[in-house]
Amino acid sequence: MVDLDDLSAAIEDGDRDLAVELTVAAIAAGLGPQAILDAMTTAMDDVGDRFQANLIFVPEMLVSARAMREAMARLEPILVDAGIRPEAKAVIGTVRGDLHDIGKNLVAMMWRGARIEVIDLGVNVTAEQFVAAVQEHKPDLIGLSALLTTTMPAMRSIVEALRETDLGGARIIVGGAPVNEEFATWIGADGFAQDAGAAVIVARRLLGPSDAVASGTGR
Ligand code: B1M
Repeated sequence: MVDLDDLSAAIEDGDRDLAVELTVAAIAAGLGPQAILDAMTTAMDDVGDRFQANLIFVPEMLVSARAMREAMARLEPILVDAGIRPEAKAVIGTVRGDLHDIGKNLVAMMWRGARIEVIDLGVNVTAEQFVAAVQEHKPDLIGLSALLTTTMPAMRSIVEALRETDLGGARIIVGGAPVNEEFATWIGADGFAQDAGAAVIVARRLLGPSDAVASGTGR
């Protein structure tokens, strides 16, 4: 009998092979895809919490996210057959002029772990590219990352361009080392997250019923 707590633990430990093995075994044993998915999401929630609490760091988070991704690849066809869809869709990118993507990639991984489908536009993304992606993909969330003080103005002008577009209710979350809550509010973002763990909390808050500006410092 497969114990789904072992699957959660394998993902938390970043043990790719074991996570895949347990996922395959759980599917073969006829466990429900939703229950298997819940075990994976719970693991990534825990990883996010421990990252925010500085109990683990970027490398540990990366190996957990990789284990989740590989296990998820085995589960995905079953989820599709069962009609289980991601809970939301996000478009994310690092703003124009900025080539830093490690933090943005971590946020994307954590969002995927939280059942958010992520369309990653990469780095050096212009306002026009963000707007086009919003029109094409109709996301629930738009994530902007900036690592340079010199690219913070680009973040501001991208938010302005997005605000001139029909966002269809999509909420804008910003983050990155030089960005803070005050700046996020000033440029008209809906939310600010200090790190990848907080990005999940803020995303969930913004996807909920409240209209309040959301922020997460994780501290
Ligand atoms: Co650059 N770089 N870099 N760099 N680089 C910094 C950012 C810098 C602080 C280094 C320094 O001087 N001490 C400095 C910026 C100074 C400033 O503006 N205040 C700097 C500089 C100046 C530059 C260049 C201009 C250097 C040069 O060429 N003269 C140049 C710029 C290139 C460009 O972008 N146009 C440059 C280039 C590079 C590399 C290409 C060599 C490389 C990037 C590789 C890559 O990303 N693929 C690089 C790196 C690696 C760094 C440091 C060392 C590490 C950044 C990083 O990945 N951190 C960085 C110094 C440092 O931080 N110690 C530095 C780890 C990552 C997990 O954290 O990205 O902060 P972070 O992401 C966090 C949070 O910020 C948050 O969650 C993440 C996970 O917790 N977060 C979000 C990020 N995005 C978010 C989005 C959200 C929510 C949360 O919602 C959507």
